[in-house]
Amino acid sequence: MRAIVAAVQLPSASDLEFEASLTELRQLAKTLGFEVVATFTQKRAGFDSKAYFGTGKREELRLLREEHAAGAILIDHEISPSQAFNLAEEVGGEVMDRTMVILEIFHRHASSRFARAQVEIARLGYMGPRLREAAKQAGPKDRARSGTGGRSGGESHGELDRRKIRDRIAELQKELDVMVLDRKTQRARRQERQGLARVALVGYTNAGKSTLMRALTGSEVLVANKLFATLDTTVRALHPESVPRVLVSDTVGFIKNLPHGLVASFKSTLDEALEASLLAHVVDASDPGFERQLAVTEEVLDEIGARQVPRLLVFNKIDRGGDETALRTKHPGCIVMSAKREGDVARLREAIVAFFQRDLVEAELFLPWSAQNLRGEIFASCQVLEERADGEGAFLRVRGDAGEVKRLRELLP
Ligand SMILES: Nc1nc2c(ncn2[C@@H]2O[C@H](COP(=O)(O)OP(=O)(O)OP(=O)(O)O)[C@@H](O)[C@H]2O)c(=O)[nH]1
Ligand SMILES: [Mg+2]
Repeated sequence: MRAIVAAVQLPSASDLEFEASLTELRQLAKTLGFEVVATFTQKRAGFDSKAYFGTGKREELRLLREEHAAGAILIDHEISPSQAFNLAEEVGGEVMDRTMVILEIFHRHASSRFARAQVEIARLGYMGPRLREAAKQAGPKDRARSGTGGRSGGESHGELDRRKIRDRIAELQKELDVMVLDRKTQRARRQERQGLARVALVGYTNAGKSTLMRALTGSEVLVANKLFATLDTTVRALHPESVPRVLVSDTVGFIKNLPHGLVASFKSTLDEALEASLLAHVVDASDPGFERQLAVTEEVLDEIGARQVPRLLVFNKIDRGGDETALRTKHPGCIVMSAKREGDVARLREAIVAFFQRDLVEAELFLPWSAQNLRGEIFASCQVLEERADGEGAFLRVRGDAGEVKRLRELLP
């Protein structure tokens, strides 16, 4: 379908910011399969309370829409249900605001039961007031519509919908709570088995998180040049394996003005990732708007309570552009790389492993020939740096978690 991207530029928005936001909305539209045929803007001190754009501008937009035979108007702000309704009445076509566009993408990309339930809760929360608005506009005719099936006398169609939506949200929330609990149990089991070294890949949508996940773990997660390709957290071990064993999680991406319903409902997905002891914050260094994307991501991370978790800042896609020297100066300790270069991925891997090896100790263990049954256990839990043998047994110089080394010492004769 053809669409027009439209926005009011408020005095508080600089030209640069405004343009970047429109570009992003065009990309979101493309992800939804729209063909964007025109962009329409107006400078204004505030949104028109009735229909977002001023009167004269609405007429202009109507003509533009007809000229391009566009079926949808995409507004780069969240607008009220009545503003959307009134604008659509005058201009024609379907009016979608930024929130609805993002919700629609999440809806289409959600594939697991978990993600679907989260998206549906957010969508229902958004649709509720809009259905009410439509019912109100439909007027008293609607009130007269007779009903059977549980509707008490005098209850309007709108009220019924509202009640249905509330019930459905409650039902979904219950399902979700059960799933959250299940996942917690699974996770606890996994962590018991595999230790606690976890790194989560976080960042703005399309930064390259899933690409890095693939490269680091050899897993086949979805990589796509569209926004919000990933909605579920995936967890895989670093491959080839390291000591200690490190689990990597790939997470849902962030965006400017992430609808609040989505932040709330995806919190459980993110919580899982944020149990990590390290966050690798992936930034697309080739995007002209990367500084803003970096700031937005940090804001959302703060919002969901991840301020304290240590960060590794990863500037990705440097093969496509970006000023490596400037980045290194401004962000000491950052990694500048391309997911497309093997050597760069290896450096990232080393930095991650080094983080988890900070707490490791080196020790020498003596493994008598009589205790060879413990050999496998030592190799599984420690990195063996050197091995010497004599008549009595083997001397192993190892690096491992302090507690783990102590435990092995106690096991050894
Ligand atoms: N040139 C170049 N392209 C890259 C690099 N890393 C990722 N890409 C491309 O960027 C696009 C997005 O990559 P993804 O890994 O899906 O991004 P993501 O961060 O997982 O995105 P979401 O799941 O939508 O949040 C894909 O087309 C990748 O092939 C890189 O270092 N260089
Ligand atoms: Mg992804």
